[in-house]
Amino acid sequence: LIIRLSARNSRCPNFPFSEYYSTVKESIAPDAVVVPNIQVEDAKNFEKLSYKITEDNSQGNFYVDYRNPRRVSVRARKALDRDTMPSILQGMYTLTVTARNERCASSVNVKIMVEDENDNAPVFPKQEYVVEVKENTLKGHVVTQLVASDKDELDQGRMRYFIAGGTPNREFQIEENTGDLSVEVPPDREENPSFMLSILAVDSANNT
Ligand SMILES: [Ca+2]
Ligand SMILES: [Ca+2]
Ligand SMILES: [Ca+2]
Repeated sequence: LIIRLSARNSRCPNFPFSEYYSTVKESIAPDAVVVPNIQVEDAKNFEKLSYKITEDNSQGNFYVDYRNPRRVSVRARKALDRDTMPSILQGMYTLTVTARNERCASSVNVKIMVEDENDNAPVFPKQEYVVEVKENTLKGHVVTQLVASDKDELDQGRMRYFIAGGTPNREFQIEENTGDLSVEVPPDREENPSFMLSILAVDSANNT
């Protein structure tokens, strides 16, 4: 009769939690810890576990650091960009981390919410707009609407507009919240055949 004693590692790793959740800023530094301590039950019996991200919708933005088997963490590979994430993800990456030994593997979900930071300035679709206005157009007539866009989700619909120059006598005014540019003083062609206005779009962090 030969009785073999089962080796420690012949057991299967088991995660006590089914899911980890973490919130990080999009400007996170490369190698920064996102989830500090992924735990396996009785980790001391699993010195030889290896870890891997087996499902990943982040295009490889993260990795598992298990150099210290007692302190397994998920880290960012590089700074993230909330503003180019597919909108269907709504800021959330979902990974599956799998721990494996010779015998078997087991997995845990890791959800990472990426917080938007105001790291983009508003831009107008064009550098220059040409608008014609008839002489003697009445005060209040809307000449055009200027709409800038901003890649930051937190700035959606929160742009403000200002005239930065080109109206020495305030001949035009712009509606701060809508970008509607309107006549303030009916123009006189003989006096001023054209105006060159510069318009500023400002986001909620005062980026222009
Ligand atoms: Ca960004
Ligand atoms: Ca952003
Ligand atoms: Ca912005």
